[in-house]
Amino acid sequence: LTEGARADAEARRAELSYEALEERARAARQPIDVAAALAHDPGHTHVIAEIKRSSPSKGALAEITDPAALASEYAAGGASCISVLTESRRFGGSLDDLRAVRARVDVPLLRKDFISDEYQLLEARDAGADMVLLIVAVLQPERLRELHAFALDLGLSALVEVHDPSEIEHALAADARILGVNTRDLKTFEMHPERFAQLRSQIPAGVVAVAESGVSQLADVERYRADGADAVLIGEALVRDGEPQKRVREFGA
Ligand code: IGP
Repeated sequence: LTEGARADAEARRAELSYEALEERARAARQPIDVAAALAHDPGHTHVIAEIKRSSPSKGALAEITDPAALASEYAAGGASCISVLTESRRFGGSLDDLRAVRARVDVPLLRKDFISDEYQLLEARDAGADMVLLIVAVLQPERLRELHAFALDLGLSALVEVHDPSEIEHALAADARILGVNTRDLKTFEMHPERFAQLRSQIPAGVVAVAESGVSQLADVERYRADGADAVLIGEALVRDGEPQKRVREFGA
């Protein structure tokens, strides 16, 4: 997945040079500080609502012809952040989806992709993202540090995704301020919701703790919440729901 995403970015780079993109990106609107937007709120679970057409584990999830319309529903339901998959090969997303969503809503946006190169960070800011995903499992520790620092230099926030204790150490060494525990195993796609609680104590106070994946009903949100999640990232359950606005409101209450 990382290789595919990198190849796609290389193809775009042949159209628009790094230098030209950097100039455009730095002139783009100033991103929102997402760590502040997701900070622990005793009366509320922050919902990061995802726009996700398909996934490697489940194939097609929903036909989303108008991602901006879905994003407006999420925003009206009180989503604290909207995640837009921009990976095209397995998730059916694109940077155009991100741009379309940006044009419609003011809530913070996450560029959800397999990022391994500075060019992709420039693309994120240029397309209107406030935050990018950095997956510890697919980056060398030094690369993670460099990309994290460059994201912050661009004014972007970073959701740093981890699966186990050693990945949390790498994330914190890179100065991560927003940590996402993905409870879906990257290789087997199996769900392990108990992993959030197991890893939570390793996340220091002041670092935002996000529980990612596997929410299908309110009880799942309540469980992550009881386990110490400041925010939950939800994809499938929301794109499949006929009333996404209502569902986001319910999950965040
Ligand atoms: C959402 P779910 O089970 O609610 O659809 O999961 C989100 O956590 C998942 O899409 C995700 C993901 C990722 C996708 C988490 N980490 C990394 C692509 C890349």
